[in-house]
Amino acid sequence: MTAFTPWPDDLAERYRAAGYWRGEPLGDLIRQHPSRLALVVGEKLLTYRQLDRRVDRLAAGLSELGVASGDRVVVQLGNTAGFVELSFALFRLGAQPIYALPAHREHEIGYLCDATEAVAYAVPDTVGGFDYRELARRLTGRVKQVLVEGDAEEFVSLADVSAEPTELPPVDPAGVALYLLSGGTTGTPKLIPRTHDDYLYNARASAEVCGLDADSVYLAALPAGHNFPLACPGILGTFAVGGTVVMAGSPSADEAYRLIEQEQVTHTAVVPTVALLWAEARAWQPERLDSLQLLQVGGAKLSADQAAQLRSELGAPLQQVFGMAEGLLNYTRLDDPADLVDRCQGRPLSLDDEVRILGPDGQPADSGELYTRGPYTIRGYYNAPDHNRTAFTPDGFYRSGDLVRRLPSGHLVVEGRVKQVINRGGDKVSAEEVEEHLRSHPAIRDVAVIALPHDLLGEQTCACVVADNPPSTKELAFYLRSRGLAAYKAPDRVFPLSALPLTPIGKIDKRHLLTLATDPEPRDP
Ligand code: J2J
Repeated sequence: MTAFTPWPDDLAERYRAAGYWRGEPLGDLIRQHPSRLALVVGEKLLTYRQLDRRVDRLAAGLSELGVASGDRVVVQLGNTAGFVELSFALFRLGAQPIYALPAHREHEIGYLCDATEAVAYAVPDTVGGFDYRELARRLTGRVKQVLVEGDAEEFVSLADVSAEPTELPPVDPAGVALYLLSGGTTGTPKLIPRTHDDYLYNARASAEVCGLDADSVYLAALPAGHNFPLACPGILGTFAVGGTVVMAGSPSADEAYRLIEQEQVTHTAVVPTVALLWAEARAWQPERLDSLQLLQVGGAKLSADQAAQLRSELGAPLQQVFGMAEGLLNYTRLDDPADLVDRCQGRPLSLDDEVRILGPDGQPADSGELYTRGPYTIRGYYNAPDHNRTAFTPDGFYRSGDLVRRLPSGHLVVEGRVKQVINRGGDKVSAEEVEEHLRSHPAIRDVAVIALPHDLLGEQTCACVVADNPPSTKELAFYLRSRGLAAYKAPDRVFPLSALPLTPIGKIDKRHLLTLATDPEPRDP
């Protein structure tokens, strides 16, 4: 089993010599700036010293529960103190959090637990009426230990996991610190192993490029287990400079506006859909946003018009971010002129990010598919040798599946993608995964899932189905939910047709499907 594909020795040496990889474990990040304010969650305020102590006690308590170095723990906590405390306790133990998203359900969580042989699963009690303990109960037998933040019922309460700190075995900074989930092109999500060395560099370098310092206040508005709010620069980047992290329970405009004014937030990160909703809410939100020094927008394409609209309606400096949990991050820079910020998705974070753009003929070009490798881009997914052979080139470049154009300044413009993913307001939906599930629906004879353009979400999911009695979107949502799939993966539209169009070599012609599904007067092929 290959949990982790290391960088070649010569490159690892170079990344160390350049000072990117400093040989520090992530768990030490909060040992500095003891008297400064580290974390704000509702009424709860924690200094770095308080956070550090709580993390030490939690690590000792977890160790007593049997969690040890190299163990994996599925973490599905919201933006809470428990998220930060548990993450750091695991980092210190050399155990590895696997960050699930709050929307994931038994299909995704069950897979993560099985595939990684996780020793524990951490959940909140209830959020917005959904009871995560129920979800944990449905996974009985697949999950060994359940930790609950809040009312634990029959499970272990995270608050009770505490013991006198003891000396812990040293953690290897070159080893895996955590796993992120890939946006996913395959039937099951792939796990992305990030090392202490590479992820700390990711967070630190991002903090520098985004102008964070000890006076910065970062609002974690997106789900904390996603790469963007976690380390770009996010929570970890803010801790790296001694700033304050404010946790938002949701990215809703009213919560964000209230927190930005109340906590004098300086930096935050959202997807375009959320940014546009914030701009729309400006009309009825009385709060002031003048503390905001930078609004980071990324995860899905922001058009130049939308960027200009955000700039004028929110009045905050804007940064475009084109990132991926696999590594490479592109940021527009703080001193880039506004018109450049509006019309591109940034340029690579590191001088040692290698970006290769290949045209349709496979030759280097200024426009084409983006391949990348570098000091914080993975060399392979967790335990996926077959998939790795196609997802990475023999010389270690990650095949992003994104189509980009490089401007003379080195900035990239995202122009599309070759991978079969629907980017639904920043949520990535794998066409293959949804197709696999829909194919088992009794009424569906054949199916292809495609992206349709949508004003607010950027893209919506459309299921093109061949069926005698095509099911409605509601029925399909119910069906997929009954199979334990996260709700955001349910198709927004169903497009019935009598047969799927094929390309000359017999593959489903998704481009043709898109024309048919967007035709105002649809005709069957
Ligand atoms: C178009 N497509 C974009 C953008 C990502 C910061 C920001 C985003 C992510 C992220 C992240 C895009 N315009 N500005 O991890 O740290 C699409 C691309 C990319 C995929 C990665 C971060 N920004 N994308 O979105 O792993 O298709 O990471 O390959 O979720 O999102 O998705 P994900």
